[in-house]
Amino acid sequence: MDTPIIHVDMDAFFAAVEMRDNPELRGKPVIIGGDPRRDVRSVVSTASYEARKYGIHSAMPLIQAWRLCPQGVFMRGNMQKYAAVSQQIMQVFQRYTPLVEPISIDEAFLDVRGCERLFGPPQEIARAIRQAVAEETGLTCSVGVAANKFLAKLASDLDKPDGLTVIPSNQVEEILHPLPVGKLWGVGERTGDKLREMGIDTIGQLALLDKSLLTAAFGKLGEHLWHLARGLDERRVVTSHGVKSVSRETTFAQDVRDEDEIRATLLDLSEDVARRLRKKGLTAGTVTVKLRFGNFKTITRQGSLSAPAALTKPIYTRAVELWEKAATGGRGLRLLGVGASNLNRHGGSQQLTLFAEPDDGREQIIAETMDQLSARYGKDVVRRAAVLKTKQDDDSR
Ligand code: TTP
Ligand code: MG
Repeated sequence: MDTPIIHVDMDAFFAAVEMRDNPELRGKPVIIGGDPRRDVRSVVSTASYEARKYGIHSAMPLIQAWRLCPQGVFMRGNMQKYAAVSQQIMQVFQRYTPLVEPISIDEAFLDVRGCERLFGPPQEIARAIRQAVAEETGLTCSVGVAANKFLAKLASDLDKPDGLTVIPSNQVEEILHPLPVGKLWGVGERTGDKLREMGIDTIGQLALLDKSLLTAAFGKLGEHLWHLARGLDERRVVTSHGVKSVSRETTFAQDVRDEDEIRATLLDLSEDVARRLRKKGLTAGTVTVKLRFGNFKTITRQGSLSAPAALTKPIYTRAVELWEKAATGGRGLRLLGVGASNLNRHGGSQQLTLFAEPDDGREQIIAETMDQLSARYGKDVVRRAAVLKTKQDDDSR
């Protein structure tokens, strides 16, 4: 295997933690998301495998889940607890390789290249990780082992829950081709429908198409699909080691004076920065705003946060204060940027500060849900303020 990648994903994560801590819940349909009698607008965060038999799944309106399974145990959930377990599992992964990329609260990619001498072949490392997670957290996970991220993630899903699947390089097509196109990373409902209209149901059928045909039909995504259908994926495992700041900026087509538009843009940028911090498992202690005027004069203003954060609200609030204090006095802005620095891994003593403010539990749940959705469907699918602009990435090392 050229670059052995392991993907780990906890099983029914929030529900499993509750069932671990309350043995009475074991074997029952447990639905995390709220009390359907009170939280009428809420959606299901997750459901135990017992509840999934009733057709209940993440993001389903709670009311609907209640109708499907009125005898289910409905719970609000406890983000602090899940975040603590999340750290525990990420720390387990770190013992096997420094190349760990957390991609959500219960999932990570591990690049285990070069770890064989210490821990044995990749499937042996995967087995050891499953055992360590079980022993240290009392929870099960599903693990995939393959030559790249796409295949490893696909593999971890093939034998869920509590499974371990290896896709050896010489069996990629055999395993991949019979699967439905929806299993391809980047194929959501719309693309899936379009492919099926074209008579393409399986990945194998897709693999028979010319690259040019796919690009004509789907643009850049088409080329990406052509690669995936062959089991090719060049993405590297990206860790957050050594990242000193995370920032985003937007250049306006025309100078902007409207304060509401500036606030909306700051919110949008703060949201991106916060998401990137969470993705890297980092918190920021300092916020910077960058302002460039019509005449290209550029200023930056920096301020610290009362507690290290990885959520939109504190970053946005500080960014607005910094912009207001800079008193741009109605001068048109050409560019606006938000940055976060003074970064720390959100582990150890930092952990609880993520939830320091009373309403942050909710904010955290919103953040996690948005992270999940954007990881699945692309980052522009969920936006608090739908201001879509071209942004420049700038992760300074
Ligand atoms: P997932 O790994 O997608 O789901 P899961 O761990 O509950 O179940 P599976 O065995 O299929 O992996 O998400 C991890 C947690 O993230 C999940 O337990 C709850 C939370 N979550 C939400 O809050 N909203 C969502 O829409 C999704 C997908 C997950
Ligand atoms: Mg999971």
